[in-house]
Amino acid sequence: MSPILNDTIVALSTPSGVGAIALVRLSGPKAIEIADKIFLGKQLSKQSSHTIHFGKIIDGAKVIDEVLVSIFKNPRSYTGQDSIEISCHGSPYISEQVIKLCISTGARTADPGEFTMRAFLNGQLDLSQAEAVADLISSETQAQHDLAINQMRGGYSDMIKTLRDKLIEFASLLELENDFSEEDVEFADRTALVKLITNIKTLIAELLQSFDYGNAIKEGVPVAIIGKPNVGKSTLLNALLNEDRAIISATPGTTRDVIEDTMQLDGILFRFIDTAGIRETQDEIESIGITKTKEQIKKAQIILYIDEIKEDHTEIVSELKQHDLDLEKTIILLNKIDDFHKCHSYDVEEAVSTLINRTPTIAISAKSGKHLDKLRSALTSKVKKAKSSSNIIVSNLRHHEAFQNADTALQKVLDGLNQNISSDFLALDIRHALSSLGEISGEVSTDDLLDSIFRNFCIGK
Ligand SMILES: Nc1nc2c(ncn2[C@@H]2O[C@H](COP(=O)(O)OP(=O)(O)OP(=O)(O)O)[C@@H](O)[C@H]2O)c(=O)[nH]1
Ligand SMILES: [Mg+2]
Repeated sequence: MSPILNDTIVALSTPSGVGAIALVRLSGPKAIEIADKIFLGKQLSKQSSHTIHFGKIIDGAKVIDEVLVSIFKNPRSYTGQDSIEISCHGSPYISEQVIKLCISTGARTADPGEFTMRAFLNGQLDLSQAEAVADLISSETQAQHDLAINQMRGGYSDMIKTLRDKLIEFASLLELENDFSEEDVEFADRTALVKLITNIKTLIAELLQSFDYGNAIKEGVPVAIIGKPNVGKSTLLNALLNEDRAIISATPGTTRDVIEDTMQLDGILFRFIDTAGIRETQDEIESIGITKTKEQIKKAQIILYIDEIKEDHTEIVSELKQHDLDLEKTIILLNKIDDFHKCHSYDVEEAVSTLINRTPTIAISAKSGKHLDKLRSALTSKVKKAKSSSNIIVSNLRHHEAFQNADTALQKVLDGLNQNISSDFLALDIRHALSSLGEISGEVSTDDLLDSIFRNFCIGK
């Protein structure tokens, strides 16, 4: 057993403050023994795993609370160790007393994430699953929850394990060749190796591609609202957020800084970003704003390009080109239909959409809210469409970097095979790829890495 698993830890696992119930959790070799010392009821050490017992927590002769105690014996517990959960009444005083009693009978307070770290060290979860536990706890939308729960239930863990096993086999064969270098033998089938690495690289490429989506779901899908000055960008931001977030005025060039806020639509978190209107200007502050707008366009997952509706939008093609907009990401909005009486807005919608490769085009009134429902469903369907193209999704930056490193190392192996380099160099690059893949699941980890991951957990998890 790892030395850091030897002692017994205790923490409050429910939020601090008053509640109906508070849960104090113990994990470690002495968890049951410690609970027995402070619990008046059945003798816990004689009870079976996965049973619950009513009784009192006592400090000498003094009764602290009437509680329920649950027993989980190793290895059938979250941490893989003997564990006890004490459900007491949700008074901060009571839980504090219970924890103090546990400490005075031999437990120590747990560090943030220490229960989950023990689960990882005991092989109950791999590292990517442990990270998903933190994501699950912090998930606020259905889409974030979906990502986290998939990852926690295995995600790409099995796939990485299979790939690593295959690569390990090749690395060992190549290393063996090296031992017999005098005899000039080839144990590792080069053609099969090229095929394997090419397949793995294709898989990694798909996973890397899914990161844009995964990361957007986690942080909020960035939606940049752009267009010429005064077309109603800030009015739209306020309408989407249902609050007066940005200043609106009839003076062109009102918004100079980037203003953003999040809003949930249909289970997906969006990050709406209002920007300075793009035009030629001598005003120094406004041009800084315009530079920032251009940065936001690059970062956005979805771009809302707004214009004031008019009868003829022929010039929109050159405008979009000028901003170098990715039409796949763009939705065109023709605003101020409440002020437009010349012809039917849907005719203009249709004409504009035809002009630009059938890019979705919606005529709206940001001021009255007309057709914003259409815009909302266009936004959610764009995100859902991005999702359907990938089954497994990477949402964690650390995993993304590790996959990138693995890919670079595998490319070196392919290049090496092309150049017929010696088996020891090939094996070395395969080992690099293995170690990058191993970092994701935690088969390769350092104390610093574990610290940096578990530090972000809550205490008691
Ligand atoms: N009639 C009508 N007026 C609108 C609509 N949306 C915005 N406006 C008006 O258009 C003017 C400009 O609106 P803003 O939202 O400040 O425009 P903007 O694009 O953010 O402008 P800048 O920040 O200067 O680039 C204001 O007077 C708004 O009231 C709309 O749907 N209909
Ligand atoms: Mg504005």
